[in-house]
Amino acid sequence: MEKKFKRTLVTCALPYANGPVHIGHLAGAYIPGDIFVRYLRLRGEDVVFVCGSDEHGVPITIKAREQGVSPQDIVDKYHKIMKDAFAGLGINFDIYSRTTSRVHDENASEFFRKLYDEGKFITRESEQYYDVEAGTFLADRYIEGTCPKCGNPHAYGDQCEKCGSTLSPEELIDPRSRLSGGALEKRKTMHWYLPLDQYEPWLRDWILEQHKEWKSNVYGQCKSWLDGGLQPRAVSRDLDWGVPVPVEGAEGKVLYVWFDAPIGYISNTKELLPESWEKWWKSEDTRLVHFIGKDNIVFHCIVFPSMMKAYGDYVLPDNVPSNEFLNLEGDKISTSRGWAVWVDEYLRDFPGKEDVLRYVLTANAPETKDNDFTWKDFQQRNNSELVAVFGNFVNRAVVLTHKYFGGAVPQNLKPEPIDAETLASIIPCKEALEKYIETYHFREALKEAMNIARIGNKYISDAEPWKVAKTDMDRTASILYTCLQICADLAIAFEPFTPFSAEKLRGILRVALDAGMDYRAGEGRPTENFFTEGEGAALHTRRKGKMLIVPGLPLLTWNQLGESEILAPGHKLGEAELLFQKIEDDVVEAQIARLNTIKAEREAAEAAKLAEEKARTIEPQKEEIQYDDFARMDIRTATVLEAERVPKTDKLLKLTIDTGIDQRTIVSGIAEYYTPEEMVGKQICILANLAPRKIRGIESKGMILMAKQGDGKMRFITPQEALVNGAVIN
Ligand code: B3M
Ligand code: ZN
Repeated sequence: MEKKFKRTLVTCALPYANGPVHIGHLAGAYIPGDIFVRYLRLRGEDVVFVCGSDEHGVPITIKAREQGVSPQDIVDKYHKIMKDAFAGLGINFDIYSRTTSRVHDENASEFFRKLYDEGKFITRESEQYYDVEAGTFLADRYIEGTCPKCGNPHAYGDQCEKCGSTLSPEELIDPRSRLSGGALEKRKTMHWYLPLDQYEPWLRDWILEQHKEWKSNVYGQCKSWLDGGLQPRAVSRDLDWGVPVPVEGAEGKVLYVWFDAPIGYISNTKELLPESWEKWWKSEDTRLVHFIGKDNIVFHCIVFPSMMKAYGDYVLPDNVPSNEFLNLEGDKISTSRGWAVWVDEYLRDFPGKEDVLRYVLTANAPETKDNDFTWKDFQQRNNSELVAVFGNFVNRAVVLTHKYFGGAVPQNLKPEPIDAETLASIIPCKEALEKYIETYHFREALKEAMNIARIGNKYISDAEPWKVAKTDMDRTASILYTCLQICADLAIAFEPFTPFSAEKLRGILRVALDAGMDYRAGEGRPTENFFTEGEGAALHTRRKGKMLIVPGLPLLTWNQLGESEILAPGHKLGEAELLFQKIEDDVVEAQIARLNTIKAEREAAEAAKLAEEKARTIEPQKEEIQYDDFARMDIRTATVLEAERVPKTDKLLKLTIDTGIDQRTIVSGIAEYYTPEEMVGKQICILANLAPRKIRGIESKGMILMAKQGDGKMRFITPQEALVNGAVIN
C-alpha cells in the first residue's frame, strides 16, 4: 500500500432515521466499509470508523406525519433499531451518533456561520411551491409529481426513486403536495446558496484530473454533473425540523439536510475524540474515505467537497467508493412498498448467521452494476460454499487431528512436495486479496479468501488422511500439519469478511488475532485491554479486547497469512465445532412466501386503486340535441316478472317484463352484476319503443335503462317510489 498517509478516516453514509436498515443499505456502503476498516486494522493502520443517523430533513417529518407522532419520536425509534442492527452484524463503528446531537447542532451552526461571515454564500429570492391549505412552503420530498426523465408518476421534488435522477421541484410534471394533497401556489422566499459554479474549475481538476482512479461509476457520475454545468445550490429550507439557520432574520428556516448531514461526519468524530478530532480532519496525513450508495455520489463528490473547500482547512476525500443498487428477487428494494429484507428481522430470523448475510452480500455485491439478492442464492452460497467448502475443510482437519493426534498440531514428519506447494499457493491469494481490498474490489477480494478454503478442501480430499492413517501415521501427521496451517490462514483472511466465524475458528484453533491499533492510541500503542466509554467504541474494542486478553494464546498477525508455519507442532487445539450450518429448504421458502405475500398484497392494493380511478373516470358530455330528439324515446316504468340466464353466455339475462302495456321479453347484458333472483320483482325503467332485435335467437323488445360507471359497473334505474307499470318518464 502506498504509505503517504498516516491514518485513515472511514465514513459510511449516515442513513436516514426514518426506517430500519435493509440489505440494500448493507450491500451499498456498510459491509464494504466494515471490511475495509477491519482489514486496515489487521494491517496495523491507524483508523477511525465514523457513522450515525441522519435525523433531519423531510424524510423524517413525512414519516412522522404518516405515523401521527413527532419527528423526535421517529428518530429515537429508528436510531436505536439501526444502531442495534449494525452492531448485530458486526459493523463496528467507533462511533454511531446522530445529527440531533448537541455537538452536531453546534458544529453545523459553526460551519454555516463561518461560510456566512466570510461571504461564501449568495442569497436568492425565488418562487417556491407553497401549500395553501397547510400554510407552509413545500421542500423536496413534500412535493410529488411525474418524473420528466422516466415518467414515474410518484417522483419526489428532490429525486426520482425509480430512475435515480436528482430533480428539483420545478422539473416535476404535475406537481402535487404530499402534505395536504391540496393546491400548490408559488410564493417568494429567500435562501442561502452555495455557488457551486464557482467551484467548478477546481472540481474539474481535482476529480477529473487527480482522481482518475475512482471507480468508474463514481467518476462517470461526477463527470456528467460537471459537464452539465454546476448551479448554485440552496443550503437552507423553509422547515421547522433541522438545525436552525444561525443568523438574524432566518426564522422558520433550517439548514438543508444535505448541508448538515455530511458535517455530521465531522461532528461525530468530534464527539468521539473531543481532543484530537482535528488531526483526523485537518491534517494532510489523513486519508478520508467515504463509503456511500450511488444515489449519494453527487453530494459526497461535489457538494460536500465544495463546502469543505469553502471552509478552508479540511481534508478532501481520497476516495468515494460507491456501489450500484441491490435488487431483491428481481424487484427494486423499496422501503415504502415494504419490498426489502430488514436487517433487524434477519437477525431475529437467522440468529448466529450474521456472517452468512455478510458473505452473500459481499459475494454478490453490486460493485459495478445493479445486482439481485435471491433467497435461493443465499441458501446455495451458504450450503455449497460456506458449509461444503470452508466449514467442511476446517471440520475434517480439526476432527482428524483430535482423532489421531490428541488434538495437538502434529509434527511435519514426512513432508511431500505437494504440501509446500499447496502452502505456497496461498501467497498469491494473499497478495491478490490485499490488492483488491485496497482498490475497493471487495467481491474479488472475498473470492481470493474463498480460494484459500478451496485450496485446503482440495488438498485434504486428494491427500485422504483418513485412508493414509490406516498405513502411515507419519504421512498423516504431515497432511494434518499442512491442513492446520491452512486453517490458520483462514482464521486471518476471513476476519474482514466473516468476523464471527473467523473468531469462532480462532477459538477452535486456540489462537488470537492482533486486530490492530486503537484510534486513540496515537502512534504505536496496541489496543490490549482497551475500553472506551463511547458506545460504538466500546463494542469495537470489547471484541478486540476479548481476543487479545486471553493469556498464553499465540497472537496471529495479518503478515503471517501464507507463511509456511503459523501453528507450531504441539500446539493444542480446542474442540471441533461446526463453523456453518446447512440452511434447509423450508427456511428460505418461508422467506420467499413472506415476500410473495407482500407482493400479492401490493398488487391487490394497486389493482383496487386502479379500479377506483377507472370508476371515477367520467365520460365527456355528448353532443347537443333538441327536445324532440328526446321526446321520440318512450321510456316507461316496468316490473320484472321472471328472469333467467341465457344459456352459454356470461353476460346475458332473459327477462319477462310487465310494461303496463304488455308482457314482453327483454334480453339484457347485466348478468355480471345481477343474478336472475335479484331481478325478479324489481321495478325498473325501460326504453319501450326500441326496435326489436334478435339476441342469441331470442327476440328482445326494448332496453333496460342502466347507469354505468367508468369501470363498467352497472345499476338499474328505479323510481324513487313504486309507481304503476307503464308510467311515462320524461
Ligand atoms: N441520509 C441519504 C441516505 O440515507 C442520506 C445520506 C447522508 S450521508 C451524509 O441514503
Ligand atoms: Zn425517473
